[in-house]
Amino acid sequence: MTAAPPAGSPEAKRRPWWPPALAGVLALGLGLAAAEVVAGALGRAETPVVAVGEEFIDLTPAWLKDFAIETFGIHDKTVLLIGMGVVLTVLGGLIGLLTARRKGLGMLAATALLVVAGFAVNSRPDTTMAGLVPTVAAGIVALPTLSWLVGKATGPTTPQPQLTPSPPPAPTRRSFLTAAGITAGLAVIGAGLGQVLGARRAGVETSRDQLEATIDLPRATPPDGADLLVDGANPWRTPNQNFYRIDTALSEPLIRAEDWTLRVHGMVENEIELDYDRLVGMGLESRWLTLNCVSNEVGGHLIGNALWTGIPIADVLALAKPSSDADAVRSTSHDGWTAGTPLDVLTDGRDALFAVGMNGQPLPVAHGFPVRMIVPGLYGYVSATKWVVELEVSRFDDFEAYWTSRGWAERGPVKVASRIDVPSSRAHVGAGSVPVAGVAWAQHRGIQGVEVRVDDGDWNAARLATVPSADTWRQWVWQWDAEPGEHRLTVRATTADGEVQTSEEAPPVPDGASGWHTIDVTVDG
Ligand SMILES: Nc1nc2c(c(=O)[nH]1)N[C@H]1C(S)=C(S)[C@@H](COP(=O)(O)O)O[C@H]1N2
Ligand SMILES: [Mo]
Repeated sequence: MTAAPPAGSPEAKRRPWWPPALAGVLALGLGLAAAEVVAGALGRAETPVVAVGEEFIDLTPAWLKDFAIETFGIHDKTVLLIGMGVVLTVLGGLIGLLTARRKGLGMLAATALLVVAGFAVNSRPDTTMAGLVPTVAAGIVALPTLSWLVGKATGPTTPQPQLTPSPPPAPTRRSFLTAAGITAGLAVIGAGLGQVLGARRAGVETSRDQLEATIDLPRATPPDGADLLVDGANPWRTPNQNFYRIDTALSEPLIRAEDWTLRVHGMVENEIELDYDRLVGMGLESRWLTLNCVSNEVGGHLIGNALWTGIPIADVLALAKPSSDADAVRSTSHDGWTAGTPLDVLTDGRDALFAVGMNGQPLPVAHGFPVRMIVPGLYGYVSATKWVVELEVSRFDDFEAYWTSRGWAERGPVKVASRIDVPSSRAHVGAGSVPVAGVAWAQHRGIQGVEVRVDDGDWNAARLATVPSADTWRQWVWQWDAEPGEHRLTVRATTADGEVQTSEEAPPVPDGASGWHTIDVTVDG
């Protein structure tokens, strides 16, 4: 612990204020530079500086925004960044001074600043927990640096007992200046490296932004009656930032639309290669489709429903003319992940798409920008290749896809399933009329009925929401006349072609979980 000498002591008077202040500024700077490097290396857009700046822009009242644009024109962002630099310098200086006097408080203030930045990162659209990694890195670098540099700035930790007050020995000052110089140098190198590493991400985000203006994406308003709007239930349309994300990519593949191509080859008459403009030029269609993961447990949340805008995969295959001996299509992503999809499923007229839009926006990078596959009726691991760059028309006998070679089934048709969303598991509810609600799905077959059972009683038919097609999940609600006590609620669904969801429990491996979703609730008297 570095304690500042008591105020008024001769030692304190000799100590200039600026070294600890400088130490604070430099420690904060190095931390933020570290965040830029980590974000750049991971290909992530969310650095604390960018997030705080964007949050500030969003929270700025319109009149101030207008004023800034009128006054500074296209330089408004530069002015914002300069302003943030000034604020950060002042805050860093104050934190340094505070750390010199009360180390614990200073460190706490620095932590609080980064927590605020973390909140800003978290409230940006399309962010997941991984978006916080750069901010955490800033803390890991800034806090020890702060402690170390402020220590150097305030002199040796154990004051030497001295009979006569003497000026601090020169090496202390020199060693602070050396340490400060090294920190500043590292911060500058880090900031530069972060820019270089982050350039690809920035380029991809620009590419996405431009598409927003050039491709025609519809508004993703759910059809009337699809959402029952039961309090506490998940919305029928899953917003992009809440859509589950599953893939093997440690850092998201970064491909600009203008650099993307799709090669279609293998057992085809015409090998073809399409670029983004050519693909989109084939004509966009928008479809509500529910996507789910084979790893979803009974009652789980690895499922989402969105309006996907894209080009029928069948149209692209028709250009290539698959051979009649082929029975599979092996799709490969930019990062080498593969899926094997039955050729007949891709060409039987269902809305299997090369999607470029999701809920009215260009595909988010995490969900496969610029182009991904989505095939109603199949689990994602056999069909929903993100960042897709290659299709090989083939035979199932001739290849193994990523998850098939790891013990999962070769074919992955979705199993009929249903889930209770409200009440939540272990909830306490009041006696009387209680809405029991949730979703059921059997993509491409459709849901014709959902039934709910209390304890071991009879099955009760739930009311079903409307759906635009058999390819989405379907909301349901049943009004329960709840009697006091502990109760178990169970749900089961029936497909449009008459299959009643089985009670037989199966784990996700190898071809998807089965069994009825049950929850326990307490009805208070
Ligand atoms: N390139 C690539 N695409 C992929 C995967 C992957 O690991 N890599 N995972 C698949 C799996 S298992 C699922 S369930 C879906 C999930 O899509 P989402 O992350 O957009 O929800 O993507 C599929 N597409
Ligand atoms: Mo999955």
